[in-house]
Amino acid sequence: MQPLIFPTFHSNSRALVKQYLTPALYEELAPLKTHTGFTLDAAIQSGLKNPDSSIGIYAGDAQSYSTFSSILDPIIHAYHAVEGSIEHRPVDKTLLAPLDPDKAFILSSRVRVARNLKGFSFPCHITGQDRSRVESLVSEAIKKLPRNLLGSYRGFKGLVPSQMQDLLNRKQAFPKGDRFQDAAGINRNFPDSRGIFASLDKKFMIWVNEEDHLRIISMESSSDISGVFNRLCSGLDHLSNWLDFAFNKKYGFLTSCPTNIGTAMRAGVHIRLRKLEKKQALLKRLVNRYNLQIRGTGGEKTLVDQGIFDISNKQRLGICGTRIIENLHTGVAAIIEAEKNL
Ligand code: CIR
Repeated sequence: MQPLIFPTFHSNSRALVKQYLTPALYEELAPLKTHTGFTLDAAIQSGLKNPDSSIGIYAGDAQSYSTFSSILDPIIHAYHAVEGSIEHRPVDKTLLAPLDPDKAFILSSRVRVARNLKGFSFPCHITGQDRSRVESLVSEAIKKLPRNLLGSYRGFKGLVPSQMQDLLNRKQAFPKGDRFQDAAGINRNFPDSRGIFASLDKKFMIWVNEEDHLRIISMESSSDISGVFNRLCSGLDHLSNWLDFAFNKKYGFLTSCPTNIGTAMRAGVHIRLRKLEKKQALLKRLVNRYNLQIRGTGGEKTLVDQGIFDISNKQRLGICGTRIIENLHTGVAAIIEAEKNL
């Protein structure tokens, strides 16, 4: 047997995996494999190759969360700031009034959940054959959606670059993943077995085989976050009749990235804040007070552009989806009030 060599993270790295992976823990976990053959060395590739990783570790399958729990548990507790046991509760429909009926600030509202299919490796570790089976299973389930969510699935394979670019411009495709996903192995064989389902009105979408097997999205150009959430719940309910999702009692829905586990839900608005843009400290205080986060409108790790902020929930674990929507509603209402008062 080869001697174990403790991995060297970049000296500037502040990734949680670097903070929690001790030589003793590495020695304990490095020889282990999940039943699909996923290893700790594969899980930490992204953190090793990207010094600016915040987490630096991905799960290759559902079993990773138990086999490598001695490293994933502390990272999950630190990232999600949860203590003690975590309770998963079902979601209820919400009936909250639209936040900005005059469309003065909010450009759009969006809720997404990530899901992976039980019994398949997650995207950083899946084989080409299984990736294609995931695509087939999702394509079949989509056909059973209720009439108001019906639409069509478009696979990316075989598209020429100009067709792909056209779809990307119209937000009807997702690009190859970023360097974090790339180092984790998520981009292998892109764009094979990747694609997007979109309902006829484009308000309900499913990304297939991106960072997770499914990213289920409900969105519209309004501030009716409640209506957007209820549409997502309805679509998800129907899909759950045909698809079995990876779930464990301790952590809820299981995802490639440990930052998404639990509800695996991100609910947010794109909002124009011309005055608060110039009062970043106040905006940050408000966002933190309501447990929200700011991203650029291009997604994770992009910059804020032209005073348009993407404001969404920070908490995904140890909270139910309904509560996430209520918190977002209260927080964004307070932010709009502060903008008006400036
Ligand atoms: C990191 O460790 O910084 C990256 N793996 C991204 C973490 C945020 N999660 C995500 O985008 N799903």
